Order: sequence, then structure tokens, then C-alpha cells
Amino acid sequence: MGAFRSLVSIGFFVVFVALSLQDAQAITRHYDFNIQMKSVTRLCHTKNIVTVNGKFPGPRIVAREGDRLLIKVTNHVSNNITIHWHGIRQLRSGWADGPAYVTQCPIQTGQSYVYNFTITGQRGTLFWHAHISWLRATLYGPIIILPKKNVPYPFEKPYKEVPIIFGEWFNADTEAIIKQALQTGGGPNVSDAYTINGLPGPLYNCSAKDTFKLRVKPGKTYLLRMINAALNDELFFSIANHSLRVVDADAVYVKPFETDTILITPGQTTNVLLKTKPSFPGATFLMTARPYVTGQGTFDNSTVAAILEYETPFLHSVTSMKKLPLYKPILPSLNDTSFATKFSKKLRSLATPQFPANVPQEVDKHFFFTVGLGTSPCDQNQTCQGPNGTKFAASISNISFVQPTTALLQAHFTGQSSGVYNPDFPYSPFHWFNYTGNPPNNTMVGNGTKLMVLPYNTSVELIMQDTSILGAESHPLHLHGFNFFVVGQGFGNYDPNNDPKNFNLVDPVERNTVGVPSGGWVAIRFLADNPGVWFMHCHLEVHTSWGLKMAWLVLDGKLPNQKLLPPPADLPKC
Ligand SMILES: *[C@@H]1O[C@H](CO)[C@@H](O)[C@H](O)[C@H]1NC(C)=O
Ligand SMILES: *[C@@H]1O[C@H](CO)[C@@H](O)[C@H](O)[C@H]1NC(C)=O
Ligand SMILES: *[C@@H]1O[C@H](CO)[C@@H](O)[C@H](O)[C@H]1NC(C)=O
Ligand SMILES: *[C@@H]1O[C@H](CO)[C@@H](O)[C@H](O)[C@H]1NC(C)=O
Ligand SMILES: *[C@@H]1O[C@H](CO)[C@@H](O)[C@H](O)[C@H]1NC(C)=O
Ligand SMILES: *[C@@H]1O[C@H](CO)[C@@H](O)[C@H](O)[C@H]1NC(C)=O
Ligand SMILES: *[C@@H]1O[C@H](CO)[C@@H](O)[C@H](O)[C@H]1NC(C)=O
Ligand SMILES: *[C@@H]1O[C@H](CO)[C@@H](O)[C@H](O)[C@H]1NC(C)=O
Ligand SMILES: *[C@@H]1O[C@H](CO)[C@@H](O)[C@H](O)[C@H]1NC(C)=O
Ligand SMILES: *[C@@H]1O[C@H](CO)[C@@H](O)[C@H](O)[C@H]1NC(C)=O
Ligand SMILES: *[C@@H]1O[C@H](CO)[C@@H](O)[C@H](O)[C@H]1NC(C)=O
Ligand SMILES: *[C@@H]1O[C@H](CO)[C@@H](O)[C@H](O)[C@H]1NC(C)=O
Ligand SMILES: [Cu+2]
Repeated sequence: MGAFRSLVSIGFFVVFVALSLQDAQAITRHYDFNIQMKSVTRLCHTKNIVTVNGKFPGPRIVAREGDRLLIKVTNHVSNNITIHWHGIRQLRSGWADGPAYVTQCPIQTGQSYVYNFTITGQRGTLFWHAHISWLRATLYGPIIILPKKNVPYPFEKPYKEVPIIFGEWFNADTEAIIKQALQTGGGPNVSDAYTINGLPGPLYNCSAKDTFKLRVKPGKTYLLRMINAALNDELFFSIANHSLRVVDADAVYVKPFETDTILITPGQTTNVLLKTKPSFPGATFLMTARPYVTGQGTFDNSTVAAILEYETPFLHSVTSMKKLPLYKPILPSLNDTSFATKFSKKLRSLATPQFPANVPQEVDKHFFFTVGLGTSPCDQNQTCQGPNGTKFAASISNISFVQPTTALLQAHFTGQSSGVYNPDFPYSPFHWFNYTGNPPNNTMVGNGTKLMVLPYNTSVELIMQDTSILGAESHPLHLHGFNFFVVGQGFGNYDPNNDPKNFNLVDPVERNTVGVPSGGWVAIRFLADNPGVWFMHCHLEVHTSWGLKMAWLVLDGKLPNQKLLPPPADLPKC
């Protein structure tokens, strides 16, 4: 051995020790999530909301890459509950993913369930939220994944890190809102305000005291961990007189770029660096967010504001504080699709040896799904408030997903899928039409509980094509269990002969939620290396409720470490 001793082998040894030390550092972190009611006042309306541990927004989960999380969720409210760890890959641990009736039955009143999973190969910001009905309106909070110990960020070390979580506040009960909408067939009532860290801010009535304030020191770098937990709205966000440096999207590093405004869809997370000005400029800066909307229905067009405030080295009197100028950012117009397109094209994977973009270069299976709205028939003797007296519906490839009454993953694992789901989701829609031209006369959707089955390690390319039925609209599609690479996008109908030539197979952004452009298409690729049942759905909750969802069933591989683990003993039953 001595003869072989060299600098190289010493180097190897050091790397090996460092790696094993890092692994040894991975720990198990325990959290208790008690689901309980809490009385909360916003916009001068007091209501009882469902919370975790009485907190709104909910508690932060902070972990390092490689850690195991054990989160005990105990349900003390009358609603059924499940929690989803949005963006966590859940390698072989699909039982902990959380969507109701997909990977688990709900945690019923008085019951508890321990979500048990490891964070593998991810670092950045994600979030957790309820994944049943519209309960995520108030049940959400950040997941902060730090790199392994002694592994630096691939960007300047921030002085401080601050979660910025967007939400939607409804004065009315959101469960009543979606129940009413599904009964009448009309569009659900819209929110009364947007919130930043649970607070609507000074532009709303009765809310000046409910304003999030970010106090900063001059000349420092802050990492803002931004999360869009709103139910139904994509958002533009900007800070007056400051630019933002985007460094991470959906817990994957990106090539940094500067922008005045970011666009963030429900389900997306974005880390940005904010450099504060070198000296106290004697001003207060607003940070605001308002929606990007492409659909035709009514929506909440209001603006949420928070305040960026420079710490002062000495105390100003109250009167001098009042004289300070207040700057407001200018956001893109509510329908600025051109901004949305430019912004999404700036997002590129870091694609370095340390953080490679492992884009599948070869494709085993090609899929083409349409996403969009439609109608379903009104019950006899009822008058419906959807288009032309029908009910609003939504679908993938004209199949509006019917939620089963038992969990799909359980049905698959126990071999009792008959009567629960059909493994026959189509590769492409049954009928071609000019998807972005004049809509067909018949807008009625079909329905079913259909899954697309994939052998382990299938390399997948999926084109998602928006339709113009009841109006073209941007849909933020979220895939559970995987990150995917966004290899192409465009407007109009996808052209299978010419569009692939322009795909980016080098450094496309890797994420878990992507906006299908309004009146356009997006192409994604992923490797199906995670056995289980994985939900895919629009992250606009209203569209999910209307059926814009489906699931993939990824089969076990041959090797022992390619199989779904058995279900935990406390997995809730239906
Ligand atoms: C969590 O899951 C791992 C992997 O299946 C298992 O070894 C461990 O016992 C589980 N922990 C608890 C507390 O259930
Ligand atoms: C929705 O809005 C309508 C019109 O303002 C109102 O009559 C109805 O009660 C609202 N529904 C709920 C569930 O709050
Ligand atoms: C705010 O309050 C004023 C006065 O009560 C009222 O006229 C106005 O409509 C309210 N605005 C909103 C957005 O609720
Ligand atoms: C902020 O931006 C506005 C508009 O561009 C400009 O007039 C003002 O001087 C700026 N203020 C500071 C403190 O940078
Ligand atoms: C929001 O919508 C209301 C009602 O349609 C309209 O009166 C108002 O001008 C809109 N506000 C903005 C900022 O577009
Ligand atoms: C965007 O909205 C403005 C009015 O708010 C309208 O004039 C314009 O035509 C709209 N643009 C698109 C692309 O819909
Ligand atoms: C519809 O209403 C008629 C008259 O009220 C009644 O006879 C019939 O049973 C109803 N049909 C359904 C499906 O409810
Ligand atoms: C509504 O129904 C009428 C008559 O059935 C039809 O002519 C019209 O095209 C329909 N409109 C929509 C938006 O479906
Ligand atoms: C689809 O419809 C659009 C808009 O009407 C039209 O420009 C386009 O040529 C049509 N495409 C096909 C393939 O028919
Ligand atoms: C749709 O209906 C219109 C008028 O009823 C008719 O002229 C047209 O041919 C129909 N289009 C299709 C594709 O069936
Ligand atoms: C599915 O479609 C059939 C046929 O249109 C309809 O009878 C049934 O009510 C639908 N089921 C659901 C759950 O929407
Ligand atoms: C809760 O879930 C169980 C199991 O699916 C179901 O039987 C029950 O009706 C649900 N309860 C409520 C209040 O939704
Ligand atoms: Cu949608």
C-alpha cells in the first residue's frame, strides 16, 4: 500500500472522509403538527381557521439535505386532513407524499399519522400544505432545506435569510366557497386579499397594522425564500428601487440573473438575493404582488404590499419618519404574457459538475396531453351557473379526473385496483382539434380515474398543450415525486416535426411546477426512477377541483433498492 501512497490517494482519502462525515451529519428531525382551529382577524373580519399549532402561516420546517424528517400530524379539527410536502422527491416513500385519496386516506378527527421521509439531493426552498379540498387556504408553511454542513451556496453567502410566503385571504369560509361552486357549477367566489407572510398590508382597508415589515441593514445581501401558496393566482412581485437576483427555483440552483420583477405561480418557489443600498437612503420601499391572469372569469385584482425598511443608526422622531418618501414598484399589467414568457425563458439550470443538469437525452415514451377547461352536464331539475347553464369542468386530454374513495397507492400496493382505477390513461387525446383555434362546439368533458403506467426508469417526454375551450389560460402544472426539465415551450399548437429542434437539452430549468403558456404548450422530460403513484395537477385549486388532474403509476424496478417500501403501520384507512 505504501508504494501507492501519493498526493492523489491522499486527496481521495480526504474526499472520502469528508463525504462520510457529511453523511454522518445527516440527522433525524422531529416535528409535531397539531391541526387545530384558531381565531384570526384580517380586513376587520374575524374567523376561525384551520391551522398547524395555532400558527398562520404555519411553522417552518428547517432541515439539511440528507436529513430524515418525522412529522407527527394529529388532527384535532372536524375536517379530514392530509399534508403534502410540496416538491420533496419522496424517493420510495410515496406513503408520505400526502395528496388525499392518491397516496393516503385522510387523517380523520382524533387520528394521527407520522410522515416519514428523507430529503435526498435537494436544497433550497419548498413548502408544505394541506392536500385535501381547499384547506391549503390556511394550512401552509415553508420548508427550508440548507445544504449539507460545510457545503457553501454557489453564490454569495447571505447576511440573513427571510421566507416570503404569498397567500390568499378569504373573508368567507373557503370550504363553503368550493362546496357552493361545485353545486351550482359556477366559478367560485374570489379572495378578498393577497397576503405576504399572512398579512395583507397597507393597501387594503383596515390592514395597516397587518403589514409585513422587512427591516434591513444597508450594504448587506439578503436571501428571500419566496413561496406562492395562493390558491388560485399566479403573482408578479417587485420591490421598489431594488433589483433581485434569482438563484434557485423549486429547490434547484439556477444560473443567476437580475430582474426587477419575478413571476411565481402557485406551487412554485424562488430564491432571490436582495442587495441593500450602501447607505440609509432615508426612504421606505414597498414590495408588492398582484396577479398575472389570462383566464376569462372574475378574479381578485387587488395588490398586497409589505415594507422594506432600512434600520437607522439613530432614532428619528415620529414626525420626521412620517416625512420620509415612500416608493412603490411598478408591476407588469395583469395580463402581461410577454413578461411571463421572457421571465420563464431566463430560467436555466446551473449545470455545473457539482450541480449537473441530468436531462434525459433519449426518450423511451412520448406523451401529448391537453390541459384546459370544459363543461359537464347540469343535474336534472337543477339550474346551473356555468357556461350556458352547464357546470364548469376541467380536464387533462378531455378526461376529468374522478377522485376515488380509497387511496390509489394502497389499491396498487395491495393488488386491489379493480373498481378503484383503470391503468389506461391515453398517450394523447382521443380526438384531435385545433387546440388553440376556434374551440369545438361540444365542450363536454369525459371523466374517469385513469392512471398512466410506467415501467421503472422510463425516460419520459411530455408535451402539455393548453386548449382554448372557454378561453386559453396559463395552467401551473405540478408533478409529485419528480423534478422535470422544461426543455421547450411555445405558442399555438405544438408541432412535433419542427419544435423539438429547438429543445434545450443542455441547461433547461429543473423544477416541479411549470406554467403551461396561455394558448401554448410546454415540453418536459423526466426519468421515472421513483416507484409509486404520483399525482399531476394544475396548482390553481379551482381547476384541480374541476378535474384538471391525473396520476402516473411508476412500477417497481428489479433491484431491492428500486422498490416502493411497505406502508407504515399508522397509515390512515378509508
Ligand atoms: C422511517 O422510515 C424508515 C425507512 O423505511 C424506517 O427504517 C424507520 O423505521 C421509519 N421510522 C419511523 C419512526 O417509523
Ligand atoms: C359567494 O358570493 C355570493 C355573491 O356575493 C354570495 O351570495 C354567496 O353567499 C357567497 N358564497 C359563500 C360560500 O360565501
Ligand atoms: C374600504 O372602505 C371604504 C370606506 O368604508 C369603502 O368605501 C371601500 O369600498 C372599501 N374598500 C375595499 C376594497 O373594501
Ligand atoms: C426610487 O425610484 C424612483 C423612480 O425611479 C426615483 O425617482 C427615486 O429617486 C428612487 N429613490 C431611491 C431612494 O433610490
Ligand atoms: C379591479 O376590478 C374592479 C372590478 O372589476 C375594477 O373596478 C378595478 O378597476 C380593477 N382594478 C385594477 C387595479 O385593475
Ligand atoms: C390586457 O388588458 C388591457 C386592459 O387592461 C387590454 O387593453 C389589453 O388588450 C389586454 N391584453 C391582452 C393581450 O389581452
Ligand atoms: C324533477 O322534478 C320533477 C317534478 O318536480 C319530479 O317529478 C322528478 O322526479 C324530478 N327528477 C329528478 C331526477 O329529481
Ligand atoms: C350555448 O348553447 C347554444 C344553444 O345550444 C349554442 O348555440 C351556443 O354556442 C352555446 N354557447 C357556448 C358558449 O357553449
Ligand atoms: C388553428 O387556428 C388558428 C386560429 O384560428 C389558425 O391560425 C391556425 O391556422 C389553425 N391551425 C390549424 C392547424 O388548423
Ligand atoms: C359548430 O356549430 C356551428 C353552428 O351551429 C356550425 O356551423 C359548425 O359547423 C359547427 N362546428 C363543428 C366543428 O361542428
Ligand atoms: C362521469 O360522466 C358520466 C357520463 O357523462 C356522468 O353520468 C357521471 O355523472 C360523471 N361522473 C362524475 C363523477 O362526474
Ligand atoms: C373523512 O374521510 C373518510 C374516509 O375517506 C370518509 O369516510 C368521511 O366521510 C370523511 N369525512 C368528512 C367529514 O369528510
Ligand atoms: Cu389550471
